[in-house]
Amino acid sequence: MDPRDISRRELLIQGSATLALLHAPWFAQAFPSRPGEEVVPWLDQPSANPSGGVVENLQPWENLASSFLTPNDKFFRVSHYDKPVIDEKKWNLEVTGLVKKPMTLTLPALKARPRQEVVFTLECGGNHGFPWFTSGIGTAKWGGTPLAPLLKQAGVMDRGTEVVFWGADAGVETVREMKMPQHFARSMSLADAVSPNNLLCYQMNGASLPQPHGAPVRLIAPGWYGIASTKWLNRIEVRDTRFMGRFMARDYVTIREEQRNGETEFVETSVGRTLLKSAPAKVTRKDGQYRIVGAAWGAPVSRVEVQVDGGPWRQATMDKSEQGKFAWSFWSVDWPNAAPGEHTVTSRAVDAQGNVQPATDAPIIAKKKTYWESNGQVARRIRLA
Ligand SMILES: Nc1nc2c(c(=O)[nH]1)N[C@H]1C(S)=C(S)[C@@H](COP(=O)(O)O)O[C@H]1N2
Ligand SMILES: [Mo]
Repeated sequence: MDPRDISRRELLIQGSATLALLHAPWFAQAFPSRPGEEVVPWLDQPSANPSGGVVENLQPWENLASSFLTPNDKFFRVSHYDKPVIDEKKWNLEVTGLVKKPMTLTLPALKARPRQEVVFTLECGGNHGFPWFTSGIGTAKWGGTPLAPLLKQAGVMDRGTEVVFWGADAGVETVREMKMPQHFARSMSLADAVSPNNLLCYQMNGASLPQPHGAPVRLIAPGWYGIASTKWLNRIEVRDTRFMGRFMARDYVTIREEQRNGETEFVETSVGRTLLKSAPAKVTRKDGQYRIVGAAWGAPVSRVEVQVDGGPWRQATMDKSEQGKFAWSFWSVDWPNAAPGEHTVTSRAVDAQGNVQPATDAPIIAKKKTYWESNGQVARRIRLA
């Protein structure tokens, strides 16, 4: 049977049946895989994670690409503050601020609302920003209820323009020599917040949202870097000014050197929507024949090209698994006459408008002064026997 048929059908099945299918053997295998193939590990493995518990559970790319949906226990995590364990019976979600009808929802009340699912590839805005941080990415089927109807029901006042998503996690921030306890918060413009794609999410790959991923409820903002998807969500607040908290305006701020009238300017922007990107995931060998497999994401991808040792770019075959526009695509390309020895494998994605994922020496990457939004081409080293 063609696994893609199961994959499509599987999307329609909910609850525990979904879990059973996720654990079916075909799903655990590489997408475009050949029976009996071996994975040749990359030479340039990431260095040890020095983040002290902020970034956790990073997986090697060789394993990351072994299933289209990343299993919950193999999904990377980023948590900047404490990691609250919330009693879901005591939890509720406030919808407050510039709304005509402030609301407080319990978990059962939230779950009673219409259900929606999205397969979304969540990438940390810092991914590929450091030699140790190269797999801050995963894909899950997120389940919850859409945010927009809730905001509509609360009745956003005319002057409400900004929506802040507050988490229950907190830390102490020092700003202008003041020490201030603060909760995690990220905001969006009202126009972005009411996108029909945004979910108040309580399920991940058919299971209840796991505690480290923000239980009982998190925001899932498809099309945005991970920072937008507030975990341990407990308050949605409508305001009439731009919100300038740490994760909007101090961290997750990209600084780029730009030229204007022959002068250098440093431009600061908040990390927001995802950018076009791809990466080689693994090289496989079967009966002496090598194949390069990878992923592409961040924007509608029209094709991916692969280069070995600075040679010609060759077009990869896209896997047509139809998981929707917010999910990564897998691709593969045969590597004929692969010679023994060391090689460099690079990929580049091309979007629907013909924009090419930038090379690492392109100005947009080379003149970027901060580590976030590193969507430059990824080159991997490998040694073939
Ligand atoms: N409340 C809260 N939400 C958060 C964070 C956080 O530290 N606190 N980290 C953000 C960042 S930077 C990323 S990349 C994603 C990671 O989601 P995950 O831990 O489920 O993989 O969560 C986002 N949501
Ligand atoms: Mo992140």
